[in-house]
Amino acid sequence: MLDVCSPGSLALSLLLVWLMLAPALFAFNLDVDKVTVYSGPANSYFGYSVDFYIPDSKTTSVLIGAPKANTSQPEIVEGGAVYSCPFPSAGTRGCKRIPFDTTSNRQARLNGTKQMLEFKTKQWFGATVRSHKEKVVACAPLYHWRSVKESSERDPVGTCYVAIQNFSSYAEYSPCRNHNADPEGQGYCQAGFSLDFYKNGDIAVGGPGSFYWQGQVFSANIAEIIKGYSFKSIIRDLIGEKKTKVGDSEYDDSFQGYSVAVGEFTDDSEQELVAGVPRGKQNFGYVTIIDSENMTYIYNFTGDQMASYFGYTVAVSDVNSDGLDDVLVGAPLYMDREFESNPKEVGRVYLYLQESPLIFKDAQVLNGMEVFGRFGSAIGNLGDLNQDGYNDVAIGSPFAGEDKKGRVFIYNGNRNGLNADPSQILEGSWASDSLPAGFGFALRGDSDIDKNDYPDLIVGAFGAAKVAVYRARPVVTVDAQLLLHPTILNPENKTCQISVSDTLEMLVTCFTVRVCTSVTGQSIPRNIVLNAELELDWLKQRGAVKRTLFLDHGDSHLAFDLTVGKDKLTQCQNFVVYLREESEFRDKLTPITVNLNYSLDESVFLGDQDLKPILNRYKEARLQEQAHILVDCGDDNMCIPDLKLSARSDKKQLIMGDENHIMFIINARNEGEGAYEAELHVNIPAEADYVGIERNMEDLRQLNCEYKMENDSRMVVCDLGNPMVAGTNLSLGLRFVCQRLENVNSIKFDLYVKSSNKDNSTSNFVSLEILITAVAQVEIRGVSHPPQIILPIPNWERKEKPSDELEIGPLVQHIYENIFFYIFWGKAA
Ligand SMILES: *[C@@H]1O[C@H](CO)[C@@H](O)[C@H](O)[C@H]1NC(C)=O
Ligand SMILES: *[C@@H]1O[C@H](CO)[C@@H](O)[C@H](O)[C@H]1NC(C)=O
Ligand SMILES: *[C@@H]1O[C@H](CO)[C@@H](O)[C@H](O)[C@H]1NC(C)=O
Ligand SMILES: *[C@@H]1O[C@H](CO)[C@@H](O)[C@H](O)[C@H]1NC(C)=O
Ligand SMILES: *[C@@H]1O[C@H](CO)[C@@H](O)[C@H](O)[C@H]1NC(C)=O
Ligand SMILES: *[C@@H]1O[C@H](CO)[C@@H](O)[C@H](O)[C@H]1NC(C)=O
Ligand SMILES: *[C@@H]1O[C@H](CO)[C@@H](O)[C@H](O)[C@H]1NC(C)=O
Ligand SMILES: *[C@@H]1O[C@H](CO)[C@@H](O)[C@H](O)[C@H]1NC(C)=O
Ligand SMILES: *[C@@H]1O[C@H](CO)[C@@H](O)[C@H](O)[C@H]1NC(C)=O
Ligand SMILES: *[C@@H]1O[C@H](CO)[C@@H](O)[C@H](O)[C@H]1NC(C)=O
Ligand SMILES: [Ca+2]
Ligand SMILES: [Ca+2]
Ligand SMILES: [Ca+2]
Ligand SMILES: [Ca+2]
Repeated sequence: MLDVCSPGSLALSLLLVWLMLAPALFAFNLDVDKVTVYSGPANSYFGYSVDFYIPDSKTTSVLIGAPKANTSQPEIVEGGAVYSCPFPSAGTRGCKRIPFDTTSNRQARLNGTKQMLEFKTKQWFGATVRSHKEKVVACAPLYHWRSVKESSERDPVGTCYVAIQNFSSYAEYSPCRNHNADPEGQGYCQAGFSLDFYKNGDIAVGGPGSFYWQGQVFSANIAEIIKGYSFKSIIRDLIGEKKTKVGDSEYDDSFQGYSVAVGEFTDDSEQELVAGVPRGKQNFGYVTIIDSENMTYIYNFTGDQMASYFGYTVAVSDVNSDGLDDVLVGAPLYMDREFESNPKEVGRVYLYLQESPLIFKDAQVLNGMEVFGRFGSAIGNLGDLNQDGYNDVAIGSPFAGEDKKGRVFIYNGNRNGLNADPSQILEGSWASDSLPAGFGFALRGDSDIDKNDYPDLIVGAFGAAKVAVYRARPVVTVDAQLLLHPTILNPENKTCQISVSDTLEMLVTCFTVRVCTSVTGQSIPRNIVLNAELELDWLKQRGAVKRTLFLDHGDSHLAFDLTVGKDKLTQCQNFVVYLREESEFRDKLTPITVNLNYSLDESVFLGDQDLKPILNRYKEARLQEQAHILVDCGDDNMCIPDLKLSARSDKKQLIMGDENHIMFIINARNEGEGAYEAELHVNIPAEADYVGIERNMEDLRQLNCEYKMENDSRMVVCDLGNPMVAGTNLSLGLRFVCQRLENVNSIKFDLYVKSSNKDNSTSNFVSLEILITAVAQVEIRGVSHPPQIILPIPNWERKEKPSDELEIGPLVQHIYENIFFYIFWGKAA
């Protein structure tokens, strides 16, 4: 069970996932530049277990288990060791083996001959290590013992050693070393496979092999272990020890105690024991909460996927800061079945928030992102890493990342649980040929090793025999305000003087931008320098805003520094923004936007020892405020126009072949509030050409109209005013000439008024359809005889009552040489 599960071959999908992960990662808030790294003997699995050792204000060190290390114990090979490494580190030599046990195997005289009673070779001492104030416990779960009963089997009962008082006193605790041997008893217990401390200093120990691997958990008091301890008494009854009992054979092969943790789930003062049972419940796995007083099971969390190893790890922390402990469960072999045909083994962590005693919310799940990454192999309670009031969590994925170097994902807590996305991903930096580096297989947080008031994190990489200590950077929370005054600008209010040339000054409209900042944060430097940038109307750069704004120095952009003292009063700076004269800004409706963004000037923190502070990633370092230009649109300063359009043509139909002139009389009104950049748009059909506006009729306005072509559509655009004030009622005439009328039965002009207002920006649409209906067109050619008559006809006397044709005048005879006509029948006619 202690085997290092070797991950399968890495599929191509892993590479893709890695690429997807790469962008937009924020290193919040563990420092990755000044990492303390301890190295241990090669192949000793140095870093398989880790913990802090901070018994008092003077001592800070890191405890590191190396379960395959060779020791000086006589005749014992790879007995395993626990090292104490001073922090700050004094080089790799600084790590010292803690002398929990310096002895060889004990022997006893049986049947007259000396026989070995215990077998410490390859016992995996240091597979677990835990400290609580000055108490330290480390275990050897593969410690074997030969029962003093008649049979001579070697049973892996496991054993633990405790140390107290600054390692001045040691004692052994082996809860399964008794007469209840063999697989059916506690012989295969492997006590110490998992380990944790109660807050009162008692220990919880897991022994997943007892009773045909039903597994078992124990609780014991360290003072009792020390008190009655004698090197000679191999089997002892420990006062106050509690343990779970054997169950029916249906519970065989469950591995209860594969992981253990403690927490408060019954709203009293006695913490409960939490035990992972990763192969219980038909291999779905479960985690059980156990009453520490009488070792009865009081609550179960059950896994939702067979063989996912739900309960491989458990951790307890109050992540949503409601005062109630919450439970985290790792299932590192969980398969993501989102794509049913191709399930991916990514691993999963479940978070159960405690709502009230023994009532939990449905799990929040965090899935691993890399196939065979074993996400959830370790869960580290970090304490409040960023000092925002919520505890944070580290999750190890020891075979993830490039070359399976391993990764650790940091998740920040919030009032509803954990953030769905990690705030930081730590990358293992050691590759190993023989076995994976396993960076992230062991994690321990929630202790402040450098005394900067932020808890730090230890990450073990046993395959590379390395341990890294990551320290948390102080978090600077900037409270910034951007204040504009006034927020509604009257273009008539020209009170600011600017010089347009050496001699010429001019008055323009202006407003003030006030930037105020204050900072807060634990253990942050006295003075913080922020690099800030102000940007006016940033849309302008994309051509969306038609106006010119500028700051004192003549640009619409300004970079400046803000020096902010910690815990001092809010500090402010003022800037004046000028608007060019009104004729230069057509756009009065788009609000003027002022953007401020800032970042921490890290160049001022040059100290070697201290960590650079970091900006709070959850506080947006970008602010935006808006000012409006007074538009006289009622109290709300919001203009909602009501644009109306009507139009008629002077001709209802056109005659083919002619050069047909046509005029439209168009009436445009605004019956609502001011319309900005109001324009009349007339789409022109292919058969028509724009001639111009009608200038000769008194009641028609002579507006500014332009012919335009956009995307193959031809149009006339007339400026109706900016603004087209409320109550405007104007008419205009537009002239067109229509040719090329063959093969059409009608032509259509589309008209509408549009404005740049946000609401009700366009008028009704008007379509003017001009028919080319059935018209007979006759072409006549001929001569008349006489060819010409001069009138008045000389000597012609007009009779009162002409009696024959001649009396009207001389005969004019028309001779039609050729007559033809055609009638064009329009299709619709
Ligand atoms: C421990 O010592 C034995 C025998 O000297 C050797 O074979 C083995 O490789 C050593 N193990 C480690 C982890 O150094
Ligand atoms: C001791 O010796 C007796 C007889 O010689 C034998 O039956 C018994 O199994 C032995 N016990 C052990 C523990 O070797
Ligand atoms: C603990 O022991 C170490 C080495 O034996 C010693 O340097 C240190 O001062 C001791 N600490 C206390 C608090 O006694
Ligand atoms: C175990 O102890 C708890 C109180 O700690 C009690 O409520 C419960 O009934 C006990 N269960 C058994 C089986 O004795
Ligand atoms: C938890 O599950 C175990 C194993 O199936 C069972 O014995 C126990 O009664 C369950 N406890 C609760 C509170 O459901
Ligand atoms: C005119 O503009 C100045 C400068 O921005 C401002 O202080 C003042 O309040 C404005 N006056 C009015 C009446 O808006
Ligand atoms: C402000 O934001 C811009 C655009 O995102 C960025 O390029 C610039 O570096 C930022 N400035 C500061 C001082 O953070
Ligand atoms: C928007 O315009 C339509 C038609 O022009 C008009 O009927 C309506 O009242 C207008 N809406 C508002 C909110 O003024
Ligand atoms: C012209 O084409 C562009 C891009 O296809 C489109 O965004 C725009 O609205 C079109 N303009 C008109 C008047 O159809
Ligand atoms: C618009 O003005 C014309 C005269 O200029 C008038 O005949 C017409 O009634 C007015 N329309 C409206 C809706 O007021
Ligand atoms: Ca309790
Ligand atoms: Ca909670
Ligand atoms: Ca936090
Ligand atoms: Ca710290």
